[in-house]
Amino acid sequence: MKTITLSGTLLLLLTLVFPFQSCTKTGPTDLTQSCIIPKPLSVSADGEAFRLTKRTNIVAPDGDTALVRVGEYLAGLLKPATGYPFPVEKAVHKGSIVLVVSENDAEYGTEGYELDITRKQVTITAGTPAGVFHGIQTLRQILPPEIEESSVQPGPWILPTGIVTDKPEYGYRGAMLDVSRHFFHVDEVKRFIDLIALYKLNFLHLHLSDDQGWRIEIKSWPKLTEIGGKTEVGGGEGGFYTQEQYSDLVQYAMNRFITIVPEIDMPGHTNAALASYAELNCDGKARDLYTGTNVGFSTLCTGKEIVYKFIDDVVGELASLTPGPYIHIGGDESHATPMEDYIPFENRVQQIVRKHGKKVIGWDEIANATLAPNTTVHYWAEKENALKGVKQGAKVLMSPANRTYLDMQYDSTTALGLHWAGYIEVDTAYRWDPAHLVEGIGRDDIIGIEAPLWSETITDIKDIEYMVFPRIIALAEVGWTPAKLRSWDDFRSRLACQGTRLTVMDVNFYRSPRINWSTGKEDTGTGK
Ligand code: IFG
Repeated sequence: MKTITLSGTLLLLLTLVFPFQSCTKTGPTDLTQSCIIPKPLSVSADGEAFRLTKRTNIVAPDGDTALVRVGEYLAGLLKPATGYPFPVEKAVHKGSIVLVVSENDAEYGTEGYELDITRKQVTITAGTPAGVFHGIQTLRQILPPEIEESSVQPGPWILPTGIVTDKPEYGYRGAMLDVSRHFFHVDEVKRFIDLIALYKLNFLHLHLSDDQGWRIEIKSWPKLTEIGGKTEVGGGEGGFYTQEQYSDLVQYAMNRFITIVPEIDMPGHTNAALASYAELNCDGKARDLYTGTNVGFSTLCTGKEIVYKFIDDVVGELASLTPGPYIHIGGDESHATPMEDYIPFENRVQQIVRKHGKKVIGWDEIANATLAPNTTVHYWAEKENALKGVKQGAKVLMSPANRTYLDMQYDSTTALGLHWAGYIEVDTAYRWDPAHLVEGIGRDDIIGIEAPLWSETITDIKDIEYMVFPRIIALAEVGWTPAKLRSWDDFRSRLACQGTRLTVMDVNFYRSPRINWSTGKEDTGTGK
């Protein structure tokens, strides 16, 4: 990271001249000491300060609707703790926060930004509104953690001056929520979306169907939710998203520049569908609903035409509800499907998804089939499968279970989770490079990383927060920041001061003993 540190004399002088600049209650004056995660490409400081006041406005210069919406989002972040109005306007004045999308800024790509903080103005410049949104998350993290409070705080609200330039290493930085084993309500999913947006993740994969539950309304096959949505692991009431609720989640995520990837897992992991419609079973008998946690016992009847009509109907309705480019077809642990049936099934299902205008992602077992163009192999357990995919020219989405599976226990004392892939502490989640993990899978083969949370043992948002935070923060940096700029010692100190922010946001995060978590709210957010 390129840094310009201030000489002692100059800093002393500034402290005398600008008494409120001191690094005490007013926050840091050295931008390079802010604990931004993911770590930006470069941060330079010039030791002065910008102050939010009740006169601060947010400027979308030409009133571009997408930028106005991003401006309103920023205003919504800043208003509660400051009590200031933060109007979103066109007129720039001293003290404005200016949002600029300039198409010719190819240097920032589709998600990068430049955040320029001077004494008189803050400017976020990007090539797209998504880049501006990511600049806003950085701006948010430079402000004291108290900015996350939902009631008015004394402040002051100081931003140290300098320039951040930034863009991500990988274009796919995702999380997965298994809403099938245990169902999570719309508000819980929205909370999750809010939290992962803070760390610039941009994909949310929803595991919508499995043996224990079918969670998305399909109008042409209503019993999938009427029957298949009725329960969950442990026998609870389960639930499902109506198409209206799913669309609400899609829009909520999109407003935070997060793309939903829906998964219909098949031909295995299908007991909920097999319990809902007898005709999907080879023996024509509907299965009982299942509330246990075994895997690999179910299969659609791959030899029956009605199964492909079912898939065509389901994929068609889902595709029409999903603006994102991907539909995930699962394909994992199909132990009840003979490989000679599995391969033609996967070949045919890929064509159905492509017919509906979407690209396919499938767990790495699908690499045993013939991969259609633009099908992505989702590496989770068998690197041999992922390598088969690379050999077919497919790209890989990296979710190595022993680094990214958030349902793995932190250690043997963790009350929630499993440990079949090993224990995953924060450093285990951080100290790896996707492009050098598996020989034969290089940087150009990888579209990005994703952190799945399977929910066999997870029942509500507080469980989710405990297993996801802080490991998702580590993985967010693995996906955003080039490996050559990352180091565990540097990360762990920045993560430490995120602890105050997470506490203020009431996130039920795991206080890993590997991190010297800052305590209380006196923390200046410097990460020292
Ligand atoms: N593997 C299964 C998941 C879940 C997981 C729990 C995949 C692709 C073990 N499949 O991960 O359904 O049961 O850790």
